[in-house]
Amino acid sequence: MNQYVKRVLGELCARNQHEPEYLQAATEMLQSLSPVMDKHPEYEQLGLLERFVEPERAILFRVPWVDDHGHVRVNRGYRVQHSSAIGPYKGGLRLHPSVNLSILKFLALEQTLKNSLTGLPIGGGKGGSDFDPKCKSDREVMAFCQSFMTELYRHLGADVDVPAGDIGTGAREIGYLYGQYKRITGEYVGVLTGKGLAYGGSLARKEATGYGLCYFVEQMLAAHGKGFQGQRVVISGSGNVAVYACEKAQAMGAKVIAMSDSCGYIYAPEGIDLAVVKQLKEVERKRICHYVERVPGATYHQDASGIWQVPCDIALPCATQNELDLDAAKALVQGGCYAVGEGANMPATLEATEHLLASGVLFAPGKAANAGGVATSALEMSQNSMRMSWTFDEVDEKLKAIMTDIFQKAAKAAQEYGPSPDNYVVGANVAGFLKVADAMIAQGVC
Ligand code: NDP
Ligand code: 2IT
Repeated sequence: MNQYVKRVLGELCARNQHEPEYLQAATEMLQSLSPVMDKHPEYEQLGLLERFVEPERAILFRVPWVDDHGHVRVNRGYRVQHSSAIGPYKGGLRLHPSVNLSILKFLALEQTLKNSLTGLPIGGGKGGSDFDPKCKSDREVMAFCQSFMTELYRHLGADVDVPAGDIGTGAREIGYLYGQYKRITGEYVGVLTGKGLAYGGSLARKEATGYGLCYFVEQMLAAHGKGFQGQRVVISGSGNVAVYACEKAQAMGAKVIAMSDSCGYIYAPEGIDLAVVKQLKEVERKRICHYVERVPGATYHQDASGIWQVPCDIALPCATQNELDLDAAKALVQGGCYAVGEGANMPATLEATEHLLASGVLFAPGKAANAGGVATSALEMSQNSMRMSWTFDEVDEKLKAIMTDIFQKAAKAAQEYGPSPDNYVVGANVAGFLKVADAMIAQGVC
């Protein structure tokens, strides 16, 4: 390993021992950048890596709100503004009880590289709270969102920081957040993306991450003489990313045979009926287990991680970080899986990724493969600035072109810097980093 990378990695580990997810993401990135540092020894003089692994700013705040029983509840709110080198901070807000600084720092770092890969002028950030929107009334969610935005608004702006959705933050939450921002500032601007179509949202943003994932995987498969047609696909999760990955994979001719939520998975050997999943998840906000009451022939299994035991050709992890560990990777390989596309952020552990790559599995890393969501958010920002909106097909065409371009960038960088031309993990990290590095060098030490 390059000596500069080794030193920064050592310092990073000593400084962030209590942040395992952040260390995991930063370690993967730094290891990928070793050949770049061999080629560019001048980067050490500029302190590029030391600067890159320290977020520009991390904001932490109290979020008090009143529940339906009149009790005061207090959550913790965060915004990690990782890098503004190539544009305003951009990235989602996660609402989940597991949220902490380590998780948001990892997400913000990945976001900076991902946003760079899109080719659009957006920097990287991520935020959220340990608030759990599950089992809360609409009024409670609104109370939380209004309180959260009452602090966060001062750190945002259409050219400063533009949040969006992520786990637990969907159309309902974005609506409440936007309403409060507008009320406090009096400004009707594109300060959030993923907005409803009635108030500045973009067509195809809802579908963009899942569709974009399939467009990326399609490119990767095509480069190896393969395609989705007739393939058995397993998709973890049943949220925004999973549902629209399923929709596009089916449209491309695949048979999606399993989906999940955090409680368990459904196995549907004849293929998932997506209309039933959408009704359960998007309309009724119910658990995936109810699917089997509505569709004969499907079975429910009360162990979310068991989904990786289902033999398949292509696996699309679309739930959360570290959901696919070494045992899961081994099971996938044994079951005949030859391609994995990360719809979630960092769903595979470092060990799982290594095993999949060593086994010759085609591996599409999340920061490249799931970039379609944020890319379409940037398209929403453009439409808001221009005070106009594009048709669904116009946005979808742009999304397709962006995902194809990201695949080509990752493949080219893998060819130049990777241990193998198929190592898109190295390819995505290097291609994402180089653009940010150029901007940082041009802007001086800041
Ligand atoms: P949603 O909240 O819509 O759905 C999340 C899904 O993942 C649900 O099925 C949920 O199950 C499951 N899940 C969440 N946490 C866990 C956990 N700890 N263990 C097991 N399952 C879990 O979120 P999204 O679909 O938007 O996000 C999914 C992933 O995609 C995340 O990693 C996110 O960062 C990433 N992503 C999202 C983008 C977007 O545009 N939305 C863009 C790029 C990446 P349950 O309901 O039981 O909690
Ligand atoms: O992880 C991600 O890229 C997102 N949650 C989407 C971020 C965005 O700003 O659309």
